Amino acid sequence: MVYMSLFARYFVESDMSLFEAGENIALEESVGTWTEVHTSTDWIEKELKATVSSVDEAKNEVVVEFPDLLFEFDNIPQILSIVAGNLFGLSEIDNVRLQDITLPKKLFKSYEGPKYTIDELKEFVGAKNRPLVGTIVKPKVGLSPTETAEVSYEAAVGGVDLIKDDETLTNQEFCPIEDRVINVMEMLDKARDETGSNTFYAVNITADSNQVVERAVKAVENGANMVMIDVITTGFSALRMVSEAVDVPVHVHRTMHAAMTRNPKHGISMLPISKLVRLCGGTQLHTGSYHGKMHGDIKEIDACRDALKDNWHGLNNVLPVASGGIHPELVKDNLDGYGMNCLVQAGGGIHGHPDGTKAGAKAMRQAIDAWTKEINPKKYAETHKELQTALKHW
Ligand code: CAP
Ligand code: MG
Repeated sequence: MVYMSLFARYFVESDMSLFEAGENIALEESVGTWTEVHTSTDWIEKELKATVSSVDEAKNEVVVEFPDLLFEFDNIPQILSIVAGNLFGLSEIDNVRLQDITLPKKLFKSYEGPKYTIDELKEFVGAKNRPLVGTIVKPKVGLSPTETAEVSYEAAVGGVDLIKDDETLTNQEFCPIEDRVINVMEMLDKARDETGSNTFYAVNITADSNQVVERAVKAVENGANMVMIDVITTGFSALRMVSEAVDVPVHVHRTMHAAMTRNPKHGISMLPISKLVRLCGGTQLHTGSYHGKMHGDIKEIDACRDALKDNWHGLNNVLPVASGGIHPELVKDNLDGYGMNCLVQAGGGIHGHPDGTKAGAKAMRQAIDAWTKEINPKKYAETHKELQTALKHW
């Protein structure tokens, strides 16, 4: 089906009928306001008016059809100002949640999407036949560039495929980003000389709009082989600009998302957010853990996993990231949910290992290897001491 319009599906609770609530949303987000105005024209009413496309009483959901002329398709902020704008504040509607969006084919000609595929990411680190494992340097903040590099080296020789900055580490005085990139990449080169494997380092280039692209370009000039961005706090447009400006993969953190995604009745599902991240060029995205410390709806995680990897107007697929409170014992539940194409991350679950970071990385890799070989982790731990220690500890 070739869509000319943009469709948005909303969960709605109000005293009005679903259809009426849908009409309110459609009018507010297209050509209407709270009362009739004498200034409209036949053309506006015919060409720009959004309408209710369907209702699903069983799910309390309504689909609104937005004509393509309403949009400046090359302008992500404007698209969001319509499909995720004033509607959330309409007092006649008690709760409303944007569940999904269906974008018209013509929109895609403006977007490059992710520059790398999941297979290319796996190829780079030599993990073609297994899920990836990553770590977040902990503590979140406070280590110097050389201390960060030391921790990164230990994790890399322990077997992680990726090391990332935490979402709150950017360019603070105690860890200038340029020194951090240079030092970490030097130590990852050292690790590669010993292990023969590449390791990604996702440096967090989150910054104000007037700096974020320059910071990404500078990081790559200094040797970074991946950049990371907090997409909700910097914006989808910043993600798009960064992805188009550098030729390395972009790790997308979603901190602040739970302000919108957590309430099942009001806000924005992680599903439309996942689609927009793919559209704007993210190569990997945190989409929740099937077992971890963060709240997550299993069905929504499934939907995000599928939306990131399914064929979608020819855009490259995106690697889902399981993270948050994960340690070796929880690897199996997360991989049973995500399957082979997943990056499982552990911060505390590696750097909190009783025998240190290197042992923690080994234990996570052993948990992944046990899953890949379909061996019960406890059984596998009998011959893998780092995993044994981790399972006993947590
Ligand atoms: C995980 C983490 C990530 C969360 C984000 C943290 O650390 O670095 O930011 O996973 O949550 O700061 O909590 P731990 P999500 O492994 O030590 O928990 O992936 O749900 O967006
Ligand atoms: Mg974090």
